[in-house]
Amino acid sequence: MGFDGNGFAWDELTITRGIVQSFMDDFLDSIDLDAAVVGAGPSGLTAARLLAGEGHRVAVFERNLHIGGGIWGGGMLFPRIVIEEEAAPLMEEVGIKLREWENGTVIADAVESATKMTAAAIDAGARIMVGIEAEDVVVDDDNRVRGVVINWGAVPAAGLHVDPLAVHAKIVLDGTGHPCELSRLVEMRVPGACIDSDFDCIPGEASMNAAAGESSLVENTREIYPGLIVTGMAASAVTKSYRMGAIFGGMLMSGQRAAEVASGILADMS
Ligand code: 48H
Repeated sequence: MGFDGNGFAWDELTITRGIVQSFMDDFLDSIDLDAAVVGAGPSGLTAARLLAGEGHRVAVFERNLHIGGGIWGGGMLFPRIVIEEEAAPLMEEVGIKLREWENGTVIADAVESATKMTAAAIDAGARIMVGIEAEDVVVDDDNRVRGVVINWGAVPAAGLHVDPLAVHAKIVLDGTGHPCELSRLVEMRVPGACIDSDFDCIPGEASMNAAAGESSLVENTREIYPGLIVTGMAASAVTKSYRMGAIFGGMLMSGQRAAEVASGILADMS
């Protein structure tokens, strides 16, 4: 019990039990989900917030210990992001302060954006699991994506061979950014599964053309394989769309679109 004479009723085991038990309770509550979002960047966080706000059971799996993806770095480490006015409501509704800027844009602080988007997703009911990466997907007999295969993010970093665990989800969102990791995995592992006849293999993103990249992003946000929706930069990478640099409105609107697509699929399944 505590240290002699300090009057505390707790000891080290209170801390150990509290951490392990509370994490396990939450983890076990997150193994059979409506939506699994992979990647806690701006698109994934926005999609998770909106889906959780509709009452869906949502978890975000993020391999890093930090959330926010590319938001933190702003543009070339200057911690500011530019947003189109069209996307400003998605920032304002989570309390992010915006500064008027030129040509129909506004500016936000990167730290405020990452933290408030995350806090709002959590407050809406999404569970954000950091330090966990998706290394594969679960597929059913019809090759529909039915979940994600997860491991600690530290495992590959340490070069360890540790078999993963699996989580079921009615719908999975690939919010992994530029590498579009889940889409590439499905492409590699489930030949012929691609819904979209426009392309046979994932081409990766195109060079920078900010306006063109932003304007195509919402349209490119879609269910690319049965059960897998691409959002954010992953949606650009699977369609060879242009990159856009540190303008983030498209990421938020893509997250919103991904939530709408997911919501429709979940409604059809219920
Ligand atoms: C768990 C994973 C895995 C995995 C990756 O890159 P992000 O910020 O993603 P988006 O698409 O929401 O936002 C893109 C934006 O940040 C950006 O890069 C822009 C606008 N670029 C334009 C340009 O021209 O460069 O976040 C993705 C997150 C990261 O936190 C990764 O760590 C995480 O996904 N992640 N988490 N399992 N397999 N792969």
